[in-house]
Amino acid sequence: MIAIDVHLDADAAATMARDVRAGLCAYPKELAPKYFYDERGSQLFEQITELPEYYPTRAEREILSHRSAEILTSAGAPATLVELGSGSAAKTRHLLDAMRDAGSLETYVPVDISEEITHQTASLLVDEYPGLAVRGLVCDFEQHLERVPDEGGARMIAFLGGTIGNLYPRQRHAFLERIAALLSPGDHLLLGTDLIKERERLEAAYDDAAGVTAEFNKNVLAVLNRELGADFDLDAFEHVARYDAEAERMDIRLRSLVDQDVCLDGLDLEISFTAGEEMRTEISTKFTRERLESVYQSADMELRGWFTDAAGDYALSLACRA
Ligand code: AVJ
Repeated sequence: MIAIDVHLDADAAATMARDVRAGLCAYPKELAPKYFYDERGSQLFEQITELPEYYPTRAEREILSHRSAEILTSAGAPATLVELGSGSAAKTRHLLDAMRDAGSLETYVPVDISEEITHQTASLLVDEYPGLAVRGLVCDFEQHLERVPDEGGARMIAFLGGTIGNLYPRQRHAFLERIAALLSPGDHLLLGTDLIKERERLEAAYDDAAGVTAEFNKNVLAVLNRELGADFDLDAFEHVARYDAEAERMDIRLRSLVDQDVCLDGLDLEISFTAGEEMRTEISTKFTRERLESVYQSADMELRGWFTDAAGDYALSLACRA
């Protein structure tokens, strides 16, 4: 009942080295948010999801716990749930429960970068859902999306958590076009997105009083120290989180507190920061229903369902191929 395919990039280290070099040599400097998530970074993100200021995780959980049955009905009672970035599948159980209760549940396809978590989750789920087939895929889904298995029968591809907000418009468009190419008639995408709201709440959600987000942001420097033999001094940078209303996104950066040189032995590279220089480490795009409709439309998709929490802070949208 469990089959897991592993397609890990043999030279993930080389990819990282290339990415980081390009980002640090660019002006302004920039690092990709995927490098936040080593073990420590993943723990810190878990802590973020429990902060009073960080509402998206709770809002998404509220939607899933109250409206999964409705979502599944709107999606035509699919037999297969594909989940991109499945992790421990904590939120997924609401969807699986609704599929089971509707009698449509056959296959769960977790897609995640961590082989260990995918195996663990798979074995827990086959026990919890008798008869469930798990066909996992361990890969970077930005690279290997096309390997998602097709069992026949209607599918719902879930991409939860608001991670699509990390992509720039061009990357997002390319990603959605690839999703669209995977969707047969009757298949749906279920996408989690944070919504535009007052600057104060947005900025607080990314700059919490306890300083967890600041630590999460700076942890990327610890990752570079370990993986690339760099000597970043984490105390010589400060966390910056600003809402860019024009671009409709949070802009998250690290600001150098002093003039400093940093060595990255693994890249044979030395770079300088001036006092006050900012390096972007993440964007987190915020949406409206209208914006998402046009984003889907340009990727040859169509919005078919819209589910928000009671406060209207966050949305799960259902889309299919146009
Ligand atoms: C995991 C990408 C959805 O953008 O809200 C949280 C990451 N960064 N606090 C987000 C994050 C800082 C989060 N995503």
